[in-house]
Amino acid sequence: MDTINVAVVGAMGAVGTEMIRTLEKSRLPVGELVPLDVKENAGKSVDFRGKTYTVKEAARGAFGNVDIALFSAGAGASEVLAPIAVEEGAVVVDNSSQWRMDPRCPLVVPEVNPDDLKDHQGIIANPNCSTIQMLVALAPIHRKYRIRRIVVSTYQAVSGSGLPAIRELTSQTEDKLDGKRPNASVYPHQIAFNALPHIDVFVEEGYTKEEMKMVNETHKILDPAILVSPTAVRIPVFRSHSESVNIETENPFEIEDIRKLLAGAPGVVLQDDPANNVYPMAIEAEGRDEVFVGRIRRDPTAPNSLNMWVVSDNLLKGAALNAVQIAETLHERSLITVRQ
Ligand code: 3JN
Repeated sequence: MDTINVAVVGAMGAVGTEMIRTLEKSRLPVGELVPLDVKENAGKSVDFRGKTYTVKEAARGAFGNVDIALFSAGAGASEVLAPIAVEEGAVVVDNSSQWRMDPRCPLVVPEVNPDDLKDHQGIIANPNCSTIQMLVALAPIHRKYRIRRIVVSTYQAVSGSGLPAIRELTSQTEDKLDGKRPNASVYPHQIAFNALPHIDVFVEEGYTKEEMKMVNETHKILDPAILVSPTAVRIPVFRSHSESVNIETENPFEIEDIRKLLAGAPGVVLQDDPANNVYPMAIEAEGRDEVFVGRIRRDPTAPNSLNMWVVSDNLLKGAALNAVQIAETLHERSLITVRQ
């Protein structure tokens, strides 16, 4: 069987580490792993399928032997390096926001719009974590009942801000419990024992960039006609984003049919037995591949409306796993040029 060489750009980061672990378990026939990162991390080593690889600097000339490059090194690095990687012969799957709204770049959740991959021109974008888990849960409902409007509030884990935020939540929690004054550096305020209605920068009409990503990406992936009203909140959880999602559909539905639809939906696990305290929780989604959905209930205050609770591991389905699934789909559909 032909093998493919896979680069991970940002290999030492929170998402990059998960990309390598996810690749290990994937059905991709990986030949060589090419771990790339900033100069300061060059020379470190990474274990992959029984071999040890040395991290190299992510720079021009690093992609000559690469078939697929998974990028998770931030929008700035992607802006510069993704076109270089394509020039050097790789297909890029980029986890940053840099290329998501570019009409030349498909924005893909494999369970939702895999066919968009066929027109790619070298760079494929991975959506924002909050968008991915919401759309995995909503796409089956939209296809059958047509969603008109989404009102969503997120409860996002600190790992979405990378390793420094994970350390900051730990040290602030320790400081607070020790009676010391916690120091805030990653976020504008203390995150331990708090909830911050502020993710990414404020951009327009009082909304944040994270919130606008959910609006714009839903339009590109699922349907530009859907109205999306978002609030993104950071909470002191290490891993897994939770979302309270309210939708209104064009066509009437039975709640039991929504449950049935979601129980059979790809990538979804239904956890909806409130009488036995069964509902999705961040601590149980951690390390799991699926999107967990529960608390499904009719919203009696508006026609054709319901509420649900959607939880997924933000570093897996929200980032690394979705990127690897895109790579698997590209490979299975012969959409990458494999060097002989
Ligand atoms: O905060 C989260 O939970 C997700 C963060 C995503 C993020 C953080 C910094 C820059 C992104 C993203 O993926 O949209 C970006 C970015 O690429 O703009």
